[in-house]
Amino acid sequence: MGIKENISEKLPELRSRVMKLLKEKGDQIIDHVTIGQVYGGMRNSKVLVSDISYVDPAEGIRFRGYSIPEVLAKLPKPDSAEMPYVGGLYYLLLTGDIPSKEDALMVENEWFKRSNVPSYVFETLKILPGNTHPMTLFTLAVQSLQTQSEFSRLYHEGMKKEDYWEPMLEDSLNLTAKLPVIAAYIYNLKFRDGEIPTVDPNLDWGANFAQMMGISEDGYTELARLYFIIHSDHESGNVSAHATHLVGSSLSDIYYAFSAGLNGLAGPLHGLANQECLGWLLNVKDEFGGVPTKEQLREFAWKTLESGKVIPGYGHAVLRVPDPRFTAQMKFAKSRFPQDDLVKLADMVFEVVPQVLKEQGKAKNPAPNVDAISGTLQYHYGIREFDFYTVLFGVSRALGVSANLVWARALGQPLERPKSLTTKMLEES
Ligand code: CMX
Repeated sequence: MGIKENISEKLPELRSRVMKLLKEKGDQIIDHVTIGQVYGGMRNSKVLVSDISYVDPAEGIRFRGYSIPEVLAKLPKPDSAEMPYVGGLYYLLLTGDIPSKEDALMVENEWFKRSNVPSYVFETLKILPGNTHPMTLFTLAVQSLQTQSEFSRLYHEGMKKEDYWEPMLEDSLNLTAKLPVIAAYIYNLKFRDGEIPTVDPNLDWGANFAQMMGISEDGYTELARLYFIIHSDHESGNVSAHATHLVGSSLSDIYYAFSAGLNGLAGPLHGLANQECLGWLLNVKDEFGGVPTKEQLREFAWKTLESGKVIPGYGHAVLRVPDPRFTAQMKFAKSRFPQDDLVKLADMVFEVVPQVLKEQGKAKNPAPNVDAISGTLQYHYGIREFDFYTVLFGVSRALGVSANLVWARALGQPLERPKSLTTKMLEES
């Protein structure tokens, strides 16, 4: 079934469930907020809602109720491929249903039809200084597409509130269709000959990205699909998702909203950690001329902490166990290139660093997060310019945040506007 038809069918029931919930339990207290949370980045304050994904601290992400291994097993795959169609994951995020192969191919086909990026976007990126960070290029490219927003056009024509989600879905499909092309172009512009990539109609979204990056190894195509699936969503409170949601709540269109999210993803405590993590691993290799002993690695980790820095790729604001996104990527690496020095090192870091962080006693979660390994895999396939890695994260994150925006508009979620207090008020409270 088409995505629009599927959402239309489900919407009346969910709208009435939400109305009933608000009517019957609107005043029910579900959480309390402490001064520690107000000053502490609102950790674990339960104030957002998303039916698209949920992060269980003791288990990790579930997309529409399915764990990562379940998603990888249940989504349809191209013939003889190991990893599923990313289009199938998008169908799942948007509708809550595991798609048939036909459904997944329908999304892939929509993406192909909408993949043309207007030439002014490339021209805009070209005139920026050569030292512009790929994430800045990426955000600007997304923002420059804003002129194409169907939501914005129809809003100004006076569309009814209950119809908002339909052009939001159009915009979401249009935007996500173009992101692999934009990302591959940014890579070419920054690190190669600046050629504009061409989409191959015979390939799926993930495979097209690998092809546009000029990497013909099958392994990279599989990795592209895996990577784009597992980074897509991580419930609503992380910086990129929350920034997108917040900006979208003012009825800004997806181009405005998602570029805000990308700006958040560009921070070193969030998406940029993947580039920082690979840098840290390479520093270890340089320092010891290869893979060190465990004792040497331990000392290096302590030196990082003693110099006041964090160990990138470790710790998490919600998770309290190794991130299943880390586990999925480590499994991929070990099954395909176990002898790679960086994979061996990342595995050794996994053995050593949690213990070091435990001894230091600060991090609530000493386990690896998604960023502890993702750069290592890209590096293996020849994408060695770390600055680019967060762009990949952004391509994937668009899937989750756009699905959330479609549903936020469908359910008429309001402008987000929490209340602030002064320090004096808190002192006197
Ligand atoms: N190395 C060193 N110290 C760490 C640490 C790490 N990997 N993880 C947490 N800590 C420290 C924090 O800096 C904090 O120190 P202060 O009290 O001095 O400020 C203390 O431990 C408590 O932090 P926390 O409550 O456990 O973690 P937060 O929820 O505040 O922060 C995160 C979570 C991810 C920012 C943090 O663990 C971190 O900085 N990790 C390294 C960066 C990283 O990998 N980020 C990527 C996260 C995944 C993603 O969003 O992409």
